[in-house]
Amino acid sequence: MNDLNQTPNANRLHIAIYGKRNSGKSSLINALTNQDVALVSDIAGTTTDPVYKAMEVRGLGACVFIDTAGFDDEGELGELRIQKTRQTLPKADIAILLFSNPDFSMENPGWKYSKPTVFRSSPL
Ligand SMILES: Nc1nc2c(ncn2[C@@H]2O[C@H](COP(=O)(O)OP(=O)(O)OP(=O)(O)O)[C@@H](O)[C@H]2O)c(=O)[nH]1
Ligand SMILES: [Mg+2]
Repeated sequence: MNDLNQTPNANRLHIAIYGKRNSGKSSLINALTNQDVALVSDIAGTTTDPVYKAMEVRGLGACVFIDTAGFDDEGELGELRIQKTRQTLPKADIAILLFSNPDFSMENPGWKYSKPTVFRSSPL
């Protein structure tokens, strides 16, 4: 029997969500998974370590969604959070980059996106 729940994580399509703090990354992972996977608040820097959620998506198959800390985090701890976020990049097959500033050059984390990237403007 081909039970998708048995799919090892390495074989799943990894879809990671990036953006500044408070750009709506955790809200989006909750909406995409239709579950309360990640903590949402209006306090910038709510997400610290990356949050992984494996699930089956109709039409896509076995996926892992990854919520990350804001790439504009600050301070000593913020730097550590950014490192954790960057460590998810090699795992991501698809990156979703959230931004609210219409001038995208102000929102670019400066990372090289060598993978398919979806840019979504947060309707803030
Ligand atoms: N108006 C509006 N508010 C949103 C939207 N998405 C998220 N928010 C609100 O924006 C705030 C931050 O949302 P989060 O999903 O926690 O943002 P985040 O990017 O995960 O933030 P950090 O974890 O701090 O990096 C919350 O108060 C959300 O309710 C949106 O599309 N529109
Ligand atoms: Mg968050």
